[in-house]
Amino acid sequence: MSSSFPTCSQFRVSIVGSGNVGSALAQRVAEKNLADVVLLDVVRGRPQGLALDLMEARGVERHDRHIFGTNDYLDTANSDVIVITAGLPRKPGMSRDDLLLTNAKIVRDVVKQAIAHSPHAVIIVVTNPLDVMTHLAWAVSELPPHQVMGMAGVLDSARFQTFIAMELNVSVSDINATVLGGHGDLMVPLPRYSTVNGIPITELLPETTIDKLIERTRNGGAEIVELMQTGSAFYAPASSACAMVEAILYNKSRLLPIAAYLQGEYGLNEVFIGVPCRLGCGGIEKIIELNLTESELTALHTSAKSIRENIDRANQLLAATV
Ligand code: TXD
Repeated sequence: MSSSFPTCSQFRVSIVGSGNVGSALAQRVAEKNLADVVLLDVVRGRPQGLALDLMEARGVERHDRHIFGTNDYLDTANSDVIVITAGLPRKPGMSRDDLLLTNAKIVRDVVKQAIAHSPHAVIIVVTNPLDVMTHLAWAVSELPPHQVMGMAGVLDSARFQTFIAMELNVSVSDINATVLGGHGDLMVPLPRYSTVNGIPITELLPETTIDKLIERTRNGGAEIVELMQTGSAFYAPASSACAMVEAILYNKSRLLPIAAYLQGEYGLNEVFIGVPCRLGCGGIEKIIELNLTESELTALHTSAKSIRENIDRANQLLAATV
């Protein structure tokens, strides 16, 4: 892991979609002093207002990062990282897949415009349904696969990590949790690879309790949607995307679960799905192949099958609306 941090970097992160996740992410990136931020949205005035608000917080927060709000992709030119959060969030009772067509059209459109002005950027997709939107973004961008990725595994693992900490009543800092697979009901939490300071949770908790924590992790997004009624989670999603942005800009070579394009790894081909990756300045540097049991591998393949079906559905729906 690199420890040399540039002291006055000129990094630029553009966030397309200035809603809940986009604005929280802008705040994290700027206040952690990682990069200047361009916030873009289709709604006139919203990104400009948010940017001004964040600029006015700088004196109190003590940082000099520039946050700029815009409706024009020209202002995003030469971004190092582009984060796509544009699209609709879920409403109570909706699955992530219910957002398919609406968000597919938005993602296709915004990626085309963003990449035209920043052809060398790394793209992080946040919009749901995550794995399918990442695939569409990659296809539209025509970038090499290691430069396009989806954020979900960091969030799903953080949720699992939280529930383990709450159950064991230990510090969340001592816990590493691993969740692979698609960002949906078929995600694959891996208790064998989830540890408390190196001790697998399978040594510390009975199977029935672990099953309950897994179930809560799977429903982590829905639980918050049900509580909030309007909108979905955004603080932990923004933190998760921010960790990925930091790893890329500062070449940290972090090992994180990321929706990455598989080309034979885990016996899967041509699909974006959550797997452990080493993340550095060029994007995904390496996909790590864990030793999975037969049932874990089957769960990963089942998740991949559902993602593939939704990619086909999205492409059919998009073709029918052209
Ligand atoms: O783990 C994950 N990947 C996720 C994904 C965690 C949390 C949220 N997840 C998904 O991200 C969620 O289901 C949505 O699909 C996106 C964004 O969620 P957010 O909560 O930020 O939604 P908002 O607050 O509705 O913001 C969306 C913004 C809003 O300001 C719109 O005006 C804007 O997107 N939008 C656009 N901006 C630019 N261009 C276009 N075409 C556009 N369409 C909508």
